[in-house]
Amino acid sequence: MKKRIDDLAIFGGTPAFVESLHVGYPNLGSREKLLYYINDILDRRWLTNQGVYVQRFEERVADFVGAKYCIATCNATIGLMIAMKALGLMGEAIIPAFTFIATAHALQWQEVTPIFCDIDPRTHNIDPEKVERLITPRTTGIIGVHVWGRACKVEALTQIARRYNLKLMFDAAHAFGCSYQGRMIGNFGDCEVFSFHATKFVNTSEGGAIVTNDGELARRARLMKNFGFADFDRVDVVGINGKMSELSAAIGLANLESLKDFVNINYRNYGYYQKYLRDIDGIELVLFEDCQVHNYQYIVIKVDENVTSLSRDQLQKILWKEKVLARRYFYPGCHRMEPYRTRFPDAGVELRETEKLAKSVLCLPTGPAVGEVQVNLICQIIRVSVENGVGVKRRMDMAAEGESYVKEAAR
Ligand code: T4K
Repeated sequence: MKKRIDDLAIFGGTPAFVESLHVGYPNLGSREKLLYYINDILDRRWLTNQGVYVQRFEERVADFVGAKYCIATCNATIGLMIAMKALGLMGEAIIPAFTFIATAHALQWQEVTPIFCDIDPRTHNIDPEKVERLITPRTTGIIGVHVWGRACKVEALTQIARRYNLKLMFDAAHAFGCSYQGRMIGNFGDCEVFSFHATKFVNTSEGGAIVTNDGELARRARLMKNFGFADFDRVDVVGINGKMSELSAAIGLANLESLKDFVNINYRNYGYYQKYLRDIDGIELVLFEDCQVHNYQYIVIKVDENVTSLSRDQLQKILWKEKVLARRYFYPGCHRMEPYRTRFPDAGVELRETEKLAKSVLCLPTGPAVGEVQVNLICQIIRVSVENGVGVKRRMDMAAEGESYVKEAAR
């Protein structure tokens, strides 16, 4: 139990947990199924290059989201790169600054300049109203990111893309198993890219997929993920090795069979967080629309420092001492990471909402390693810290001053 300031590990109390609680602890489906698949793969002696497991995985993903084509890749970053190239993006493409760095790097890797757009603070997603002013004669595409699995304003972005004759794709790394206006994500824009990284609620250990309803785009992407080979000895386009392995596909297939269980666990935990975070002034849980389908894989809180007195970073420090490894996704924003920081040193001026959000959000652990007991304890830590915010901050500030004094004296 964490009831008083002195119970907090940062002030000498016993840490709430013995083992670290991660935000991205991988989900694993039936071990028997997986081992059966692995044995079968070993018996077949077919380990990669679009084997039967990858084909099956692609079919399952396409069926699940109701899209015509799925091209499995070795990870979402390479999936994004292939999709961008297959779409013919050049010059500049507009993306939100509030995203994982892979969205920006996938463009920059092929010398397409990412132009960072601010977000809508209500949705945490790219703000269509701000997209239009960033369009220049060099712009060839817009890439929305469905942050936390909450869909972008797809219609508004589609209209802008049509009006300016731009390609539109979505980084749907967080959004497998989520819907927008009743339709599964995977069906919007020219294409969408999912991540099946170990930390995603359905994982293939490393993996991704490009999903589209455009047959010609699918054909190009498929060529590109296999070095451009159209046949033995025949290369039609510049390609890369973006193939998913059979072992990854097997993990993915076993996990897909448990998808409903994973969502139920995440949804249950989301409910516990709603219950135990209720009425903590200055802490807002990011909510998901009841009318849409969600994977609930991210539990995100926003810390309003004006109310809590404690900064988000101080709260993170408190949680880490308790072995709750909360993460500051996507601090400090892509525009503040290299090479973009050097290239656009003043980008922050136009990215006010991104900067504010990047300083205030914290992702908390969920998934099968977490249940009501753990959520209750995590929320107790947050409650004790925030409800005693002024005192906790004072003690932390004094300790920090003491540390820097000792360091200074030791020089
Ligand atoms: N676009 C967006 C919007 C994305 O968020 C991402 C990736 C991508 C594109 C690119 O997708 P991929 O190319 O990765 O398929 C993690 C993930 O590595 C990354 O996939 C994810 N987004 C990002 C949001 O989070 P890190 O650097 O924070 O991961 P890491 O290794 O610290 O893992 C998070 C936590 O999970 C750790 O506390 C430890 C725990 N963990 C991790 C692994 C790998 C485990 O318990 N077991 C494990 O096997 O980026």
